[in-house]
Amino acid sequence: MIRDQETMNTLLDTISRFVRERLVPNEEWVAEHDAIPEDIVREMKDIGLFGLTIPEQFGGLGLTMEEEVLVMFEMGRTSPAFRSLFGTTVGIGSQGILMDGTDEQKQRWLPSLATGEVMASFALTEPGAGSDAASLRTSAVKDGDHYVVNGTKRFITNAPQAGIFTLMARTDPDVKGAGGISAFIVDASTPGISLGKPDSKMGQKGAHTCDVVFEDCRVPAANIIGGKPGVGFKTAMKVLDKGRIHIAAICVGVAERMLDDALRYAAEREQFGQAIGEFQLVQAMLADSKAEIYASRCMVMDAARRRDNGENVSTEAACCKMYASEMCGRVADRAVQIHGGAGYMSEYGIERFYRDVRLFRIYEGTTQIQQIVIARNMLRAVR
Ligand code: COS
Repeated sequence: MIRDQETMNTLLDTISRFVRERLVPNEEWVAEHDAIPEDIVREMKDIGLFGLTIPEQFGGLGLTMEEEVLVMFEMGRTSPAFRSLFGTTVGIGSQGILMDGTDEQKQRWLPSLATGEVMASFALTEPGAGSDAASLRTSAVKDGDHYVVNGTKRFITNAPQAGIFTLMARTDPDVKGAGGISAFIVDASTPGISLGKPDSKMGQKGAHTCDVVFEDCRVPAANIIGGKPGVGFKTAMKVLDKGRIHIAAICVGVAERMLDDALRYAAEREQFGQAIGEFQLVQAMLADSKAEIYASRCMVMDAARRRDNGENVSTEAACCKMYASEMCGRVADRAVQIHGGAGYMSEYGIERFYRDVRLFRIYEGTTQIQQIVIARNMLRAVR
């Protein structure tokens, strides 16, 4: 749902210009230094990128899902590390509070997230609990009006910058699966929290992940999201449903960028006396990429509109995440192929995208987990 087309067009123009003029020229610098320049972070805050999804009453832009994916199509047209910096704050780190938090929790946390003053991370994955998220072992034991948290969270995006964590921990040790899990809002400065060394990753340099270790960390019981223990897994799954549409939209944007680069190269590069784009085998790669991007874009728009209409889009979100991330991988591969030897060389930039987009098929649920979600939902419906 687009609330006001004119306002939306202005926002999209602003973001498109920001991406073109500020982010694209800094892509190599970010990859080389594994950091995002401070002035760019400030500009991101000024534009309102950290508050895209936070309701206006809390100081954000309150974008609908359809508006959010349109913004992500634009944001995708540059290195994914830029999106990653605000992605957890507008997405998986904050949405649990927004979806299931009490009014008091929203009042307390959302305004500082909306401005980017505080960044949020999502702490679900553990060394022994990745795809099988419900098997997580981080424990939260009630002690008076606090819970004492112990455990390790792994690959936590933006953990080094985070001011708060949306933490999933087991509050009921007798319930082994999803039912024993609660979601907490944890202030990152709470004693007992320490960070592991920065992860050395295949790509997305400039986006930071690391372990977050909780040792006898006392978290107020009042920080359980919604005040209700035992429903944190459901909160996490709802958050991921939305997150998966967001990631799929980014996949569309990045794929469009890679296709643009490949198309330009195919039009300029000459072999056998003509531009390589004149050869039908190259045209096939360009055409397949275009069609698959278009299909993904349509899927993402449809899922976003359905969500805005109040439908349960768990299946559609998983379809989008699976199809768009796999599509993005194929487009990256073809873009490298069209560049030939140049595609393998870092100065052309396309090999960086090839590595960057590999993550899309893994995080916020692997392709195989999306397949399970889609199939299970269908089977449940016929039973
Ligand atoms: N929305 C609301 N509730 C949901 C839900 C959703 N999308 N998906 C599951 N639930 C509920 C179920 O209804 C069930 O509740 P009841 O017991 O009351 O019926 C509960 O959550 C447990 O669900 P389920 O039995 O399906 O859990 P499983 O452990 O079998 O598996 C999967 C769930 C595999 C889908 C889940 O673990 C998953 O998504 N894993 C991937 C995790 C992930 O994406 N990690 C990325 C880390 S963040 S970058």
